[in-house]
Amino acid sequence: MKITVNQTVIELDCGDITEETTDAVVNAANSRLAGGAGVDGAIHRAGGPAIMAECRKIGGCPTGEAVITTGGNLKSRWVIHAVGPVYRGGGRGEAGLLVSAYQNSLNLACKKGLASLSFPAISCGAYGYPLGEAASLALSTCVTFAQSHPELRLIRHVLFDRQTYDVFAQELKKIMP
Ligand code: AR6
Repeated sequence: MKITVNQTVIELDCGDITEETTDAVVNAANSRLAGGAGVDGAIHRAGGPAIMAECRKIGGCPTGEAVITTGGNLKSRWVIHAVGPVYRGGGRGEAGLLVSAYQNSLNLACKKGLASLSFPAISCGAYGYPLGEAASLALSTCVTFAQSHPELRLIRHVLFDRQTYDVFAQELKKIMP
């Protein structure tokens, strides 16, 4: 499913983010940039040790922020490591932190002059963020960003399983401009 906002295509797809060919893939990292399971493990496995070598040099990334490294052996040239919040009931600023993680990733992509990037469902696995709310925040943040950043041509949301894809599709229909 896809929509066009101003000059940017926002697209949903079901699949493995390590197979993306966009300029950058976003990693759902932890604040130590230490690697882990889920999409983080998959990106480091597929991209090889060059990514971790740069993560070690950077040292860490606060929750809600993002940093950029090489894409190593991935088809994408860059990995943007975004740190989403651990969901602890919703009363600890989780929504704002999740929005920031998306915004900072998008800003970093534009600062680097990239035209396309692919997001996973940040915080929706190990970090336990409720899917519907996370999808709504992710998509509305991208739609708002696209309205003022026509240079970013393609934003993909690559959802690993059908259920996640369906929830994102449902939320995208709701906020369609
Ligand atoms: N491609 C796309 N999406 C994927 C892939 C993949 N290859 N693998 C998993 N997902 P998670 P989080 C989906 O747990 O919740 C790590 O250990 C997954 O189904 O990867 O932000 C880090 O080191 C889910 O929908 O990230 C952190 O410590 C989504 O990606 C912590 O987990 C996010 O799930 C971050 O937790």
